[in-house]
Formats: sequence, structure tokens, C-alpha cells
Amino acid sequence: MIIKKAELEAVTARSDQYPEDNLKEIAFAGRSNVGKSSLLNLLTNRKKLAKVSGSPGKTRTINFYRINDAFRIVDLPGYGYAKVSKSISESWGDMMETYFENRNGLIKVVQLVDIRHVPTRQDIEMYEYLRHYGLDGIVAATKADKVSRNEMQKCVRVIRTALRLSQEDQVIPVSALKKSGHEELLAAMEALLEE
Ligand SMILES: Nc1nc2c(ncn2[C@@H]2O[C@H](COP(=O)(O)OP(=O)(O)OP(=O)(O)O)[C@@H](O)[C@H]2O)c(=O)[nH]1
Ligand SMILES: [Mg+2]
Repeated sequence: MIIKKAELEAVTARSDQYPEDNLKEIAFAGRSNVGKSSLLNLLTNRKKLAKVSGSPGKTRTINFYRINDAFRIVDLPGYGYAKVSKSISESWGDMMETYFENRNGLIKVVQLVDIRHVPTRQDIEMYEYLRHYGLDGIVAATKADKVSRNEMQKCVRVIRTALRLSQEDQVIPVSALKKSGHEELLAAMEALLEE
């Protein structure tokens, strides 16, 4: 799949701000700072489509990107950022639930985890949550440039075990820095969109 057109369609804090539920959507979930916005820029080959930040917790809204006027990629707010107040983390849960439960176009959530680390308790909870909604099955292991080719296989195994992935579930190492893994992820997304 080639992304020819990508535009930010809506930045939302409430469901009444969502764009019309008329296209298929694939969302990206993961802890704050894992590289969701960077991955979006890599996939769309745009440097600044989604804001990337050194300070975690940048994306606190659900952001809808319209791709090729054919589907959407949805950047979900990151979890696990320690400094957000209790009220913010509660509204995070409400936001996710509202989106997951009411969005007909949502066909899959790509779970992002940092390739270097054993998935955190919150990563595991998030993945269980996706499983509950039947939205699981694709994991992007981010910042793959931080490990060697040899280590990569081992890291992927650690992720598979921690998230209790099945054989059909995919783990795709990606690097926004080295610009790698995006073709494989795009192919997986294309297959989903064609289903
Ligand atoms: N080395 C390396 N750094 C990366 C990669 N992807 C993202 N980063 C860095 O990780 C930090 C966070 O990236 P973002 O894309 O903003 O992460 P995010 O998941 O959108 O973060 P929030 O919006 O806070 O939830 C930035 O400093 C990026 O430059 C990667 O593939 N390799
Ligand atoms: Mg972000």
C-alpha cells in the first residue's frame, strides 16, 4: 500500500467531536513515549503530520488521520505517564472505552511496545483489553534501531510470551529512526482493510 494522502481530520476529547463513522479505522495504542506519533509519520512518510515530543504524554486526545480518503489511522492517547493527575488518567479510561465501544468503523488496534523492554503491566492490561474487544492481533515493536539483529529475535520472543500471543498474532519490529518495518506493517494493515 502506498499512502499518497494523509491529513489530520479531527483532534477529539469527546465522542461528539469524532468524524463521521463512515470509514474503516485502525488505531495505535501504547504507553506514552513508545513512538505512536513517530510511527504514524513513518507510515505516511511525513515528518510532522503527528507531533513527536521529548516530553511524554504529548498526545492526550484521540486524533483521527484520514488516509488516501479511504480509511483512517487513529492515534490514541498514551498510557502510563506517571505525572498525569488521577482525574486525567480516569478520563483516559473513559475516552478509550467510549471509542472502543461505539465505533463501528474500528477494525483493529495495533499495540505498540518498546522492543527493548519486557512489556509493562499496563501493556499487558492494554492488550487484554484489546483481546476483550476482539481488536488484538498486531503488535508493533518500536525503536528497533536500539537493538542488534541478533537481539531482535530474542526481544520479540519476550514480547510474545509476556502478551501471551498466539502463532497467528504478528509482531512487527519498526524503527522511525532507521525507517524500517513500515512496509510490513502497511501490508498487514492493507490485508485487514481488504477483509
Ligand atoms: N531511537 C528511536 N527513537 C524513537 C523512535 N520512535 C520514536 N522515538 C522517540 O521517542 C520519543 C517519543 O516519540 P513519540 O512518537 O512522540 O511517542 P508517542 O507514543 O506518540 O508519545 P505520546 O504522544 O506522549 O503518547 C521521541 O523522542 C522520539 O524521537 C524510533 O524508532 N527509534
Ligand atoms: Mg503521540
